[in-house]
Amino acid sequence: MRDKEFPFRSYQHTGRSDQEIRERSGNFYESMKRRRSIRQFSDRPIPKEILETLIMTAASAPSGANKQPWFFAIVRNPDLKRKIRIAAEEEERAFYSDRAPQSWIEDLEPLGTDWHKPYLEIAPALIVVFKQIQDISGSEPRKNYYVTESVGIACGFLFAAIQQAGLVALPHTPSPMNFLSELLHRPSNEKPILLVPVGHPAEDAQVPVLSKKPFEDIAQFF
Ligand code: IYR
Repeated sequence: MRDKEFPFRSYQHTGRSDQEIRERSGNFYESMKRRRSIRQFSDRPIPKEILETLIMTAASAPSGANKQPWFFAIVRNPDLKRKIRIAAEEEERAFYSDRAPQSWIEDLEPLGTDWHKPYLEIAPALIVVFKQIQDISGSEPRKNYYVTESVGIACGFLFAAIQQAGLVALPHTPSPMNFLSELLHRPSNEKPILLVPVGHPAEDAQVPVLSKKPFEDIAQFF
């Protein structure tokens, strides 16, 4: 018998047929493959409760020992968005002008990116995802497990939720991004890993023509 201190309950089965599962997986793929990283945003606001639901979807992700080693800072305040833009552009300017090796700059050419990040002010919300290296909720700091994997999965859930909702986002990675810990007053057990502008695309938003690798190049049945 299980210890009553750590109870289990029955899992709620969906009972779906293969045909239903085929349709649902196909429909989800059709939706997800239309997702694009957007760099031109509209300033149309997103109601707060929608952002809350998106975050709760992200936070429903599995995590090592269910430690949920993440924190999401949702920045809507224009002054703070401006400060984040200024700090990010400072790092990005250094990245594009001298930090990045030539090969990296070449790899970015198809995306048409540069150091200008106006979307950090225009998008109605910036979600800053932090990973928590240590759990400081108890009396002693305690290690979290598989933190990068856990927070990576949560970010995947977040992007899927944004796509399903009909919104757009960008996984932006200014490097280094410790300025985010300072601006958002986050404790030292947390490190920022992703800066995600979320909102609606600008009317005239453009995306590069890119393709995904075919199944044969990315997977194999064994
Ligand atoms: N962080 C920079 C550079 C950049 C890096 C990669 I890898 C990308 O896929 C895209 C951009 C920027 O945001 O411009």
